[in-house]
Parts: sequence; structure tokens; C-alpha cells
Amino acid sequence: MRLSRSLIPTLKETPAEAQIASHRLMLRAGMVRQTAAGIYAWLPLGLRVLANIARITREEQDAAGAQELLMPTIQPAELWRESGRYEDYGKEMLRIRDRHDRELLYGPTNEEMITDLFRQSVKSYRELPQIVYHIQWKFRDEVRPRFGVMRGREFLMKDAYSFDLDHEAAVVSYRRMMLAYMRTFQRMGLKAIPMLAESGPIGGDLSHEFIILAPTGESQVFYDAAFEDIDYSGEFSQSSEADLERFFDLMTTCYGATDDKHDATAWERVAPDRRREGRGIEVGHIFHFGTKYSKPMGLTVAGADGRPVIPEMGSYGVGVSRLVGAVIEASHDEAGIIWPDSVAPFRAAILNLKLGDAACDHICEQLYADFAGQALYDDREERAGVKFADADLMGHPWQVVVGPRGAANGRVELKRRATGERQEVLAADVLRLI
Ligand code: 5CA
Repeated sequence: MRLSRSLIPTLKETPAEAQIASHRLMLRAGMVRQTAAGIYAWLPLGLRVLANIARITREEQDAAGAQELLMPTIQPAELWRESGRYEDYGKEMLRIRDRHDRELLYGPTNEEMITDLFRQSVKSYRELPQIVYHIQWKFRDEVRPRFGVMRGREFLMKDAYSFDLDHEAAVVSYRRMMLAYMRTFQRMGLKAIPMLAESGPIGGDLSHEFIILAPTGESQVFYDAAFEDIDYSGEFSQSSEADLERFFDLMTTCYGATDDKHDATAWERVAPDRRREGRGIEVGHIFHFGTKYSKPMGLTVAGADGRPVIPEMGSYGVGVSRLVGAVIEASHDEAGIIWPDSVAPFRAAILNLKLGDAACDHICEQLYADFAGQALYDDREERAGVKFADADLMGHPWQVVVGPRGAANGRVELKRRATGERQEVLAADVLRLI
């Protein structure tokens, strides 16, 4: 993209309404704009990050054997009356009436709808187990939407649903999703700690929250260093039940807790050199709730002996749009965002320090073409200082700085955003080096 003709409205001043770093930086870098309280438009730069986070999430769901589908945002109230949640959900639910006076709602989650879809389509034990997921917008009319996309009213969630024939099989699905989550967050450059949680309005008897570490996180976290050291993609296989069990045992025996559940006695038992403290943000939540929805909604399949079986279910949420803010909370400095390579909107920014200089223009155009859509070309009629500041603010992993003196000899400066390291290199070598 050429910055001169992009809808990336960067701001020099810090917007007064933003209280936390990610909210400030997302507004300043021109990633999002609020259109109503807790509702955001994703501008091109922000959308590229959101898409990368959705893509990594999707790849790991697929790798875990989950199938992608897409359910609507608007749901009939009737389904929620069947599960008993229509009244329970209270004011957080956005209730809508259509022209025929039929009651609808903007979905805050999809347990009822997916149970209904399975009820219509799945008839035999032979068709299970299955896990399905979608990445879809949700609406929750939060009393106090705040912190930008971290607590919005409209937000993007990946929600998956598992269907199994018995409790033992349901636990395997739960573990498989848990491993998918740890891989997902690790690929985004985040350190995640799973924590035993209450299941709240979703219901159920087994639930974990996933807290990622960020110095500005909302809650204090105490955890075992093991969580930082494990290579979740390398050390466990999704398809081996023995691996999943070993993984789950490790996750549940290693200490990890937030302030309200912190257990001083258990903490003492963690070897002193393995004790870590930090702050964290919840980015995912998974639930096993058995027959809480399948039973009242009458979902059954014919078992091997012909008798009806009520499937055991679980649901698994990732806050896709919240993660954009969470990654920034985990990775920024005074000057702006520092994107991990895997989620960065562009691999590099090309900074043309002297527009109109034949050598600068030529090198920039050549690099821009070679990057094939993976670079943002700052071709604006702006001072060098403004370009440096905006590139740091937007946080591209690499900056290719093209000035007239170097350009005359085919040379450019390559800067790594995370370390600030700079090196002078031949323009022709840039792609190979990064
Ligand atoms: N049905 C279950 C799992 S699919 C469910 O809805 N779980 S949840 O309520 O915990 O939400 C899942 C994830 O969505 C949360 O971990 C959080 O990361 C994200 N989320 C929840 N509320 C918001 C919000 N208001 N703004 C942004 N993200 C949110």
C-alpha cells in the first residue's frame, strides 16, 4: 500500500478518551475509529492485523480437526427460550423486533444455534465426535464498554463447539482445544497461562481461562516458568490421546493463578527459581458443560444399541478482536507498537526520505514491487522526522530507510523495530536479509 493514498489516519496527539496503551496506539496508528460506544470501524491497517489473528486462530482450529462454518449474527429468541437463557441473559443481550414483530437478538454467543443445527442434522453415534467453529461478530451490551477493542460491545470471536458421545470423549475434545489454544497464542508471540475458571452464564463443570502476559494487564498473575519454556507446537501431537493427557496434566499441575485465586501454600511448593509474577489479560475461555444445552433442546443421536444418547458438549472462545489490543499491550514502547512478525500488518515500511530524487524513487518503487503487497510505502510529501515517527508508531517489524546519499550508491538503511538495530545494506539484498 502507498501511504499517500491510504486510509491510515495517524495522530500526533494522544486522544483524551484512551486510558490504556493499546487503545491509545490503535487510535494514533489509524487502525480503528469508534463509531458508537464500544463499536469500532476497522481501517485498513487494523483490519490486516485482525485478519492475521483470525488466520492463525483458524489454522490451529483446522489442525485440531475442527470444521469451519458460519452462523448468522442474528438469532431467533425462540431458541434461547428453549435453553432457558433468554431471560437469564438480561440487559447484555441486544433484543430486536423485525417488521412482523418477531423477536430476534444479536448473538452474544452461539450454543443454542449450534445445538439446533446438530439437532436437525446429526442422527447417529457414527457421526460423532465433531468439533465445529466459526469466526463471527458478537454483540454484548456491556454497561461500561472501555479500553477500545479490549472490551467492546461489538467484537469478533472465534467460538468452537464440540459434540461427543460420552464424558471421556468430551474430555479428549476439551484437551485438544486447549492445546490448540496454547499453540495459537504462542504463534502470536504471546505467553499464555491457562487457569481453572468459573463457568458463569455459559454453565458447566470444567472451564479454563487463558491469560496472556502483558505488563499493563488488568490482573496480577503468579505462574510457573514451565509455561514460558514449552514449545506447544513441537512437544505434543494433537492426534495422540497420550500426548493430550500428558499435556493436560502439565497444564493443570503447573501453578498458575490470578490474585483472587492465588494460593500462598501451593505457591510455596513451586521451586523459587521457577516462580514468575506478571500481569495478564484474558483472551480465551473454554467450557465443558455436558448436556446443559443438548438435554433441554432435545438433541439426541441413536447409540450403538439403538437407544438415544444425549451428546456431551463443550464451547471454546477466543477473543479475536480483543487479541489485537492484547498483543499491543504485550509489545510496545514509548514510540509505538512493536508487532510480532506473525501478526504484523506489513513485514516492512519503505521510507522514501526524498521524494522526487531519481535514485530514491527508483529504489523505493523497485522494493515496493519486490515486497509484493507485504510493504507499506511511505511516499507522502512529509519530513523525514514524521516518517520515522509514524513508522515507529505503526510498529512494522522492519523499516527500509531510503535517503539520497545512500541511494546514489544503491544502499539503504535497514532498521529492526524491536531492537532499534540499524545496518546499511545494498537495496538488492533487503528481501533476502529479512
Ligand atoms: N460461549 C463461550 C465460549 S465460545 C463464551 O462466550 N465465552 S466468553 O464469554 O468467555 O467469551 C470468549 C472470549 O471472547 C473471551 O475470553 C474474550 O477474549 C472475548 N470477549 C468477551 N467479551 C468481550 C468484549 N466485550 N469485548 C471483546 N472481547 C470479548
